[in-house]
Amino acid sequence: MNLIQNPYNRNRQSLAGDWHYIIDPYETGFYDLFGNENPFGYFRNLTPDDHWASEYNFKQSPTMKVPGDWNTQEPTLLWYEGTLWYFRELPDAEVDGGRTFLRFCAANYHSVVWVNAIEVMRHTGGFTPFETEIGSYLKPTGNFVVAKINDERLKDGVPTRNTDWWNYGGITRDVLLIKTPQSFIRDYFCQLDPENDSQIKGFVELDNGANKDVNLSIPGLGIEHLISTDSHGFGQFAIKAEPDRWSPENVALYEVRFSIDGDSIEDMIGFRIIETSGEDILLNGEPVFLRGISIHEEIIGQASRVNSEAEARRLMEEVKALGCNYARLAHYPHNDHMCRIADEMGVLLWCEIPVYWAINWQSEEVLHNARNQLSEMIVRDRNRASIILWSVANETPASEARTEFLKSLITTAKSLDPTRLTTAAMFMRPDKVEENGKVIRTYTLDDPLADHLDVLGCNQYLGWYYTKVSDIALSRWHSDKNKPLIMSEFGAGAPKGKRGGPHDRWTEDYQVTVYEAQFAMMDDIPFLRGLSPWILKDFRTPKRPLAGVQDYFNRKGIISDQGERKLAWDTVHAYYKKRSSD
Ligand code: GCB
Repeated sequence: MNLIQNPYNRNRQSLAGDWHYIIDPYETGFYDLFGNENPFGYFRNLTPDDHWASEYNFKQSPTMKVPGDWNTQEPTLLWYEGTLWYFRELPDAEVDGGRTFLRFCAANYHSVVWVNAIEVMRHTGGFTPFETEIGSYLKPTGNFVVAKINDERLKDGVPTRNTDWWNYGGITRDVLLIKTPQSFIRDYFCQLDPENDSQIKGFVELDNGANKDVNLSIPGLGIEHLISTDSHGFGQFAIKAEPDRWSPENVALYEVRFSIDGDSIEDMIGFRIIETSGEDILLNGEPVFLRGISIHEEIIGQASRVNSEAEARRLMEEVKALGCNYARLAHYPHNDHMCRIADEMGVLLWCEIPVYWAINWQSEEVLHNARNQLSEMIVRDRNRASIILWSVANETPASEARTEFLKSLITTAKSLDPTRLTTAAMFMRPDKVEENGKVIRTYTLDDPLADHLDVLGCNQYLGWYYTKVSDIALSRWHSDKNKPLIMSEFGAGAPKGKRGGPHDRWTEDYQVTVYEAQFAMMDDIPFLRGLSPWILKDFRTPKRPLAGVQDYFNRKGIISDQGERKLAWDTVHAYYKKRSSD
């Protein structure tokens, strides 16, 4: 069964707040001396008074905030990767005949959860929700939840060991208790039909509701429609409708309500069509140019994970201020709030999973993990009008096994959501040719993956890695794919305040030089339909140790880690102003 759709609009209680924690790099709370399950493990919530072998006590242990990464809440945990245990009390069981589900909106990376010392769920993947029903484990009083979260980077993980971002550990998003009636509306999908744009199409899925009728109401369109469900509680619909089309310039959101006897759920949904035609991206039938920016999920003015709605809104406000109509949410699914705020503020989105660089393409288990993260992201977010692109990978080395792996993810994306486009950030093949005595660099998009995507994404760092800034003007781009291209990354690094001449590397001035040369080049790429420079804000990464310059931050942000705009912010802003009518 799918995840519960739209949990924030249900009868719910947030478990946000102070949770007790124990740092456990040796997993003493889980294993005994010989690697077997420890019978006095921390999941039992014992104390030394209960048994001599119990050398812990949650209630005397320190607390930290949930949601929140653990690295930035306690100085000794800044670079910690390993296991940490969380504990908090749960409310008393209610005898109201309803059902109770426990949902973690995300915890990085591997989670095991116990309620009253009974293991209730395990989950792998740091950025998508997981949940289970817990009502039958709850007692009249004295309930508690324990979670063991481990964020070790694994060779066969998704992502793998090597990434260019900090591996923030912990329960990074909200934890919810969701209360439902016995029979309830678990999931729904409601979008404009790409095959016939004068109808709204979708499905509804009931939990414990075989053969019931579901009422779908969209008051703004005068729609009241009965959907019959089958013996599994599943029903489809297609209804004639002419909604005002959602776009960044017209954020038309309609109240949509599904109801059955005893349960109803409301959402605000935008209706729009996204498709390609040759080298164009068409939004509601009109060509659109994507003026974007890439974003890591870090708070403006602070290097830690974004988890609140207010922090997500701050990021989107910067995106809008820059003149963007588009953002790439790199390199993993961002929190639930981002896409809802993008719906409200009018920002088109590229959403992706952490299939990044060289993961193990040969392993069925890794494929299963990647597919699971992709599915959880799509099921969570497929009612959001802002999302136009599902990206399956970032900068992956071409091989037959890699392409088969990603083709299989594309098939999953299309089957879960036929209303959006697929993409991936790829490399291009550089060649050098002589033209009138000058060395011209040609870039060809010939990754075999390109044949399977709707929109091509390309990351390139001309003027920063491998090439001089003067090479940018001597670059030519080729593609015989007849598909639109998004320049999904480019940029240059500079700490805020470091100034110099226009060709002095690591200065704000050089960052501007690279942006200006890149923009001039992009104006001449005939199949370019969008860009998302790297990156909105400097972000924490252990890969960038250069002292006094990087200090463990990737400095390609156009905003510093302290939240100050750099000179290149103005360069991007001016360019987007110029292109705002495209
Ligand atoms: C890339 C990666 C991105 C890095 C960036 C860089 O190509 O996709 O994750 O942070 O380059 O700064 O080198």
